[in-house]
Amino acid sequence: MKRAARPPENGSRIIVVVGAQWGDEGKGKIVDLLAERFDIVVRYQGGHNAGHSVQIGSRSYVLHLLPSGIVHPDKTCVLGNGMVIDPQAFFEEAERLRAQGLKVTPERVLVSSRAHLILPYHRVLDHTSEERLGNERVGTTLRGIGPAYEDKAGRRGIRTADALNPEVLRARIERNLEDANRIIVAYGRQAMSADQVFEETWRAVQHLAPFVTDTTAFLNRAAREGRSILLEGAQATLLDVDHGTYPFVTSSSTTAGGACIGSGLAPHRITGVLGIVRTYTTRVGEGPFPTEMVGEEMAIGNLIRERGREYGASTGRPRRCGWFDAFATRYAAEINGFTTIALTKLDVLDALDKIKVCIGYRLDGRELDSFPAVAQDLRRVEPIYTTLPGWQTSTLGVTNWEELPERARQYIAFLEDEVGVPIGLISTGPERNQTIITR
Ligand code: 2SA
Ligand code: MG
Repeated sequence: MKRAARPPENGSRIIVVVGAQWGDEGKGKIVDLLAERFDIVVRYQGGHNAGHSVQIGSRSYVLHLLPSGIVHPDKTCVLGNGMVIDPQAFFEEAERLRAQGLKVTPERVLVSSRAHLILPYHRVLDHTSEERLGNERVGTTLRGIGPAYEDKAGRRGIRTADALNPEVLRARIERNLEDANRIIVAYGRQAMSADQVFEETWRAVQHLAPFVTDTTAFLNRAAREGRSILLEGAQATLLDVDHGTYPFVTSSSTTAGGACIGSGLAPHRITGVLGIVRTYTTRVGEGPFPTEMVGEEMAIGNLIRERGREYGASTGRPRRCGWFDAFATRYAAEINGFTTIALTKLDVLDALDKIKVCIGYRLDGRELDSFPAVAQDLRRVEPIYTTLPGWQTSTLGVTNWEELPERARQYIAFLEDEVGVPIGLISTGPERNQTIITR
């Protein structure tokens, strides 16, 4: 233990990448771009509710469970302890990526022995829970994420390492199903059979088993040896179970602090936090969204949805679209401690003649000085907008700051000023090379 207590003996680079808004800020592309410069890419929370798209030439990869580093053959990918893993979804994603020519092997993909499993009854409970909420439903991805995290916090979850022992797995399933079935039956569904759930899970776990290992020990050894690590957030800041727009959130710690919890790397090891910010905002699922384009602005929202291809990468749901919210992004910058921002999807705004930016919130006639804790308040806030002129020329694929239209540069400078964090990278299209590095 003496060694572990020592401060880091080298300058190992460990960066966290987090979405600043409600997700789909374009993390997939940015993480892919950065992955080249890192040895290890780690997912630290969430499960196959995530949908990260990576486009390389004519090839497009959609990742749900695996970190974006998987498209680089020489990177090690880690599914950290903070994740919830559906073993069947893992198997299917691995097969799909293999068919696309990627190497998904235990040599380079490591699944934490402390990560929790999503079982078939979690999916059913996700449905019943949404049903019960009715109009107040969260609009989850129905992947069983919330119920799996409930079991984790309730100390009855099944971790990947437990599932490798068939007696333990069966006993836990039998015990947990007793409770789950009470709810399932109350919602008019047929009780699930423990035998069937066990058989199904045990079969899927066989595919997962070769990948399961102590990733906490692996990552800490890697950090001590000076290897560089990229911690890839999923969902985003405003969906964090503590800091997000509760209860319209996901059930994990999506923010930079969650990267330590979900990987087992200590806070002092983190050397930077990159915020991914999009030039506009989207939200998929229910919940308050102050800058949403509704009423007269619906047409602009539709235009952005089509230009930006704003449909859920996991569920195909159309995403709600809205203006950039500097007030919420400032909050995200604070919670995560962004050291730099990557600004994505600039080209999507090329078509607009006027662009609004929310710089503050007013509630009951008073300007707020902090982000509201209560969802009902957030529903009622009135955004304070500044309107900037659009540039109305194509920025698609621009790779150089000087080549951007003057008004696009003004828009970016305005966002940087409002959020108060330097913008180090601007994305002007889905492909790797459609990028401006500003510093
Ligand atoms: P859940 O399923 O319990 O995590 O849902 C809770 C809330 O979190 C939202 N959520 C997401 N928001 C944006 N993107 C996500 N990933 C997919 C994507 C979503 C999709 O990349 O588009 O395909 O629909 C994601 N995952 C969860 C969710 O909408 C709920 O508001
Ligand atoms: Mg996504």
